[in-house]
Amino acid sequence: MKTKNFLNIIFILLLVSIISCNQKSERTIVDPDEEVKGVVHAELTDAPLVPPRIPNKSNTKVIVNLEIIEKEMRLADGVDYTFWTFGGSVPGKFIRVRQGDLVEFHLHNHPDNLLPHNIDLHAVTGPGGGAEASLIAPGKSAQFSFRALNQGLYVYHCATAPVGMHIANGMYGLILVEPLEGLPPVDHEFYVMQSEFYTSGNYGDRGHQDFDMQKAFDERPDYVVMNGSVGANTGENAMMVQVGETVRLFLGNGGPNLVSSFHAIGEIFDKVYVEGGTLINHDVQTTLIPAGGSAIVEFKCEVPGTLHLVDHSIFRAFNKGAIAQIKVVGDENHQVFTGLEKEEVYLPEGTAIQKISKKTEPSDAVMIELSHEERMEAGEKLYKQNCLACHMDHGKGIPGTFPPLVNSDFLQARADKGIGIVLEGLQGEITVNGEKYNNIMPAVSLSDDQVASILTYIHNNFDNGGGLVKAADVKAWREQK
Ligand code: HEC
Ligand SMILES: [Cu+2]
Repeated sequence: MKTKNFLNIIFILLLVSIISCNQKSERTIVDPDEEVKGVVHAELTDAPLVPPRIPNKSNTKVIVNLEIIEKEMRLADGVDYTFWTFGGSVPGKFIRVRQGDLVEFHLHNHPDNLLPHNIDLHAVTGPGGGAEASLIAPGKSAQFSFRALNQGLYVYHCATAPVGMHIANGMYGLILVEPLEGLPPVDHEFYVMQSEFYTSGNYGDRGHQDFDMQKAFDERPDYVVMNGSVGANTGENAMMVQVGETVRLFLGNGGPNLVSSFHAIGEIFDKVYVEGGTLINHDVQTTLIPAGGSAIVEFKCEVPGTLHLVDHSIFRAFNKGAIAQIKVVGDENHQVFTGLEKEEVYLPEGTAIQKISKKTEPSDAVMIELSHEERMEAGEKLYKQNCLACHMDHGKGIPGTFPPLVNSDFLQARADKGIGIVLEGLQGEITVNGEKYNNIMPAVSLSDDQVASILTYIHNNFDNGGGLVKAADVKAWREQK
């Protein structure tokens, strides 16, 4: 009797220890002093494709070459946009490394680009995620290295001022730091990243669209999309799988502003790696993906049909473009689901947004001159929206590429106070405070009133001798031309 009790207690203790062992998180800690062996070049892919696993076990040197390209591409049918990209498409290239790897990162800013850029990878342990180490002007490359200490799925993005604008124009992507032992095998892996676009026109307005800073401030996007454009992965470009196969989605949200309520219409996520980390949740309908965050979801496709991947903030899906599709082909399984698929029900409602009021252009018949103070206030905002991307914070510029606007002898020597430079752009060799520049500044299209405010701001705030530029001065300059 006694021994039986004793054995029972031992058995219970054993059981308890097994259970508590199982509940321990499976995190592995990397020792950065461990030796790095071998070198591989990372294979990078465009969404929705994911690079294959890196075969070496771990602690490998992985070389990543990523090229920044500013280019015009399709945002929706009949709608173009000038995207700023990591690797030529939006979202940026998918990068895959293993925990413990030493990543040697080479960032290239294509010489045809107009702007400086950099990269902040959330997978980096180090200042700015690499942003400070990688700020480069067009035609330059930067190199830095980091150790992939933590496993997980991480967002990367450009962090050059104005940061919001660089992200809003398409500068984000995902980097997977796979655990040492590798993720469990599945039949398909896909890359899907949500983001928003803020355009000068409304959703569906045809032609080239410019970035609208005010809408971005107000967090009022015209487009919310999966993989960089409306319909990037729907219809003919849908992801394809077979009935019975398992799928893993690497999900990201580039923002810049919105949080995604990610949902697959017609599926339940068997597994969710919450926020792309090591915590695993099961049996989930909708998972949150923060702006600048991620999630990994897994499911098995039991029946044929089309799965719609959406942001369940549902107007974004049906009216702003946030839909991607996975087509599951194969035999029906009436044990799981009976009935016909009605694909039409899920199709986007399209561009039929009724325009209630049309914006009217402000008439320039009556010109009201602002006070010095009002010009300074307006000028600060306008500078940030129109000039800061090149001339940088406080007008300090970038040596060799973008001249400074601080105490600029070049600007102060101009009788027109710089009006002509803003209205017509500038190119050819110039000398500013003893430094030579030979680059192109594009003409910036602004109203007389806006040009007056920006220049007043630059003359006073950046130590260029003060003074007030009036809208009438800008108007007179245009007329005299
Ligand atoms: C796309 C990048 C870009 C933007 C945006 C831009 N500039 Fe420039 N700017 C340049 C470049 C490049 C030069 C030098 C051109 C050259 O080498 O001839 C320049 C030159 C200048 C100069 C003369 C040089 C100096 O330092 O005094 C002034 C003044 C100036 N810009 C003002 C502005 C203002 C005001 C805005 C915003 C309305 C603006 N720029 C927006 C790129 C830019
Ligand atoms: Cu950038």
